[in-house]
Amino acid sequence: MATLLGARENGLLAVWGVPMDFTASWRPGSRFAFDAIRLVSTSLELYSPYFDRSLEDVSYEDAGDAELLWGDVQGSLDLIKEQAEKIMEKEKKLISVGGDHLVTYPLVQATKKFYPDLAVIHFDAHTDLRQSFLGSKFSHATVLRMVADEIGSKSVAQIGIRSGVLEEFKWGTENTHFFPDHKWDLVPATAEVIKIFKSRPVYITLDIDVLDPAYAPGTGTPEPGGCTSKELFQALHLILENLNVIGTDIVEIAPDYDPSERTAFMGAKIIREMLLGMSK
Ligand SMILES: [Mn+2]
Repeated sequence: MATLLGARENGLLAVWGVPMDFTASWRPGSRFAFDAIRLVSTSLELYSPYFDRSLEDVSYEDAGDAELLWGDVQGSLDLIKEQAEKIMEKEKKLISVGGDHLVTYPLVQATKKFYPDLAVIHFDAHTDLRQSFLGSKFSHATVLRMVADEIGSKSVAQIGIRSGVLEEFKWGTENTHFFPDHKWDLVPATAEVIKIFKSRPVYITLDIDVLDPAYAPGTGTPEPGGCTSKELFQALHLILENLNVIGTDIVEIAPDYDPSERTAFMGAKIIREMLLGMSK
């Protein structure tokens, strides 16, 4: 199996696969995301012109993939939390690669143990604020509601949102820092969120479908009308330059739906920029 480009045996940052896609409501396949990213990362430059630094100067490891109980959602969530805590106990900052979006819940729970005051910045096309979906509380469509219950809804900011049901839009507007895409472009929304979360430890959860499907067709539930890849990098750089990012996840990349591999390349480049921005 390929390893993420430039990874060392023991690093201060860990990139970790969480290949659980049991709750994908339309098309599964995000369990294959990190392997696709590892493969294409071998063609990515180590140097980032955005940071004027190279990954050669960053100490990071490929921590492999989470062990899961295949098909057992609750059991796997518990296992993910446990394993994430073990990695963070060694004072490593974690960049996790999903999996479907539900993996964010145990990852935020684990991160909260080390950063009780954490705030979450959520990039997504979808609100993910349902209280239950298809009869289940545990779903990639409910995950941000669960995160809001866990850390407080005012510790959650949502950017790029353009899909959900009326109740979710209403609940988001009233409870989280809610920046729907039809009112807020990605970069100005991000600038507002930076003002709100200044001085807080910040966790970024990035659903790749925040991008327009033109830029990231390899995903389970593509949603037309999204931002460009350039806007997403501008927003991420703004956060990495101005806030203390202590953890992140990238979810919902399903490489099999994208023979061009551009979605996996997107994931690899985001991880490179995260590694550089989180290792300042
Ligand atoms: Mn989504």
